[in-house]
Amino acid sequence: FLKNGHELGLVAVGFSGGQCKPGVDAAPMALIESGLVSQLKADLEYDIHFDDQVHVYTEQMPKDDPDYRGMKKPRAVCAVTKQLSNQVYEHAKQGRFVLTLGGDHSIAIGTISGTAKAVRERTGRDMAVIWVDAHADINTPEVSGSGNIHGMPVAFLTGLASEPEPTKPFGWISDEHKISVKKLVYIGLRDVDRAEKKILREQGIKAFSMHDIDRHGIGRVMDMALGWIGSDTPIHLSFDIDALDPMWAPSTGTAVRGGLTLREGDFIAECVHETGSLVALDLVEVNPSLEEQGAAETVRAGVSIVRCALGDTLL
Ligand code: 6HN
Ligand code: MN
Ligand code: MN
Ligand code: MN
Repeated sequence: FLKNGHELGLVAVGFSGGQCKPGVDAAPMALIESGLVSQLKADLEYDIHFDDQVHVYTEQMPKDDPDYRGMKKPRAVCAVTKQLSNQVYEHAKQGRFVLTLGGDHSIAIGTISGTAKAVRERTGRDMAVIWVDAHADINTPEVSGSGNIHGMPVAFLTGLASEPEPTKPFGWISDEHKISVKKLVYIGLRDVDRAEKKILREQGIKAFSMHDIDRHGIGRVMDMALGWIGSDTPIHLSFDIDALDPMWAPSTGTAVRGGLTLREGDFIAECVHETGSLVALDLVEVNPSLEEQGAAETVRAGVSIVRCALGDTLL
C-alpha cells in the first residue's frame, strides 16, 4: 500500500542558491540529456510522471535577499523548498516513488519534508532518511561557518534549526514535515564541521564515516545501517554525489578526497532498493560546469546511482 507499482514522479530542480558556485542548476538537464529518463522507462519499466520542466523558480526569486540568521539567500531557498515540498508531497501522496534531480543539497528541505508528510498520512509512521554524503549538512544557521544553506538542510528537517515564528522564512516547516534524529543514518562522512560533530554526538545520530567503511567494508555497513532503521520503515535516500571520491565524481562544488568508489555508491543504492521500502531519492550536487573533463563522468556516476536505487541489477 506504500507504493503504487512502478509509478514514478520526477521533479527536476535547477537550483543553486544554497551555495555560491553557479552551474549546479544545470544538472537536471544534463542528467536527462544523458538518457536517464528514457532508461528508467525502457530498461526499468517505470511509468514516469514528469511535467517536462526543469523548475528554476526564478520568477519567485526575491531580488532583495539579505542575509538572515547568517544564512545566504534565505528567501530564495525558502521559496524554492516550500514549493518543492508541495510538489513532492503530491507525487508521494498518490503512492508514486519520487525522484528529485537537483540542484544543490538545500533542496532536500523541500523533498524530505514533502515525503515525510505524505508517508505520515499514508501509513501513520515516521519515515527514515539515509543521507549519503561527505558532509553532514546539519549546521544550524548560528553555527555554520559558511552561511551556505546546503550545509544546513538536516538541521531544519530535524527541528534543530527551527524558526521561532511561522511568519519567518522557514516557518512553513511544521511538525508533519519533520524527521526524527533517531531515524536518520549517515553514510560516507569525512568532512564534518566541529559544531556538527557536537550535534551528532549530543543527538545520538547514527553515522557511518569513511573510517567505518574502511574498517567493516560497505557490506557490513549497509547491514548495520538498515538494521538501525528496521524493516518495514519507509526510506528516503538523499544522495549527494560528493559522497563519491572525486576520482569518480570530480564535478561537484565541495569535493573531498578519500570517498566512496563508484561501486560502493552503487552498492548502497542497490541495498536500499532491495529493502522494498525506498519511497524517494534525491540526487544532488552534480555540477557539470566545474570540470571540463570530469563533468561527463560525474553525470554518468549520477545516472548509475539512480538506476541502482530504482532496481537495476548486475545480473
Ligand atoms: N553539501 N559543512 C560545510 C558548510 O558550508 O556548511 C560544507 C557543506 C557542504 C554541503 O555538500 O551538500
Ligand atoms: Mn500513471
Ligand atoms: Mn556534500
Ligand atoms: Mn550534501
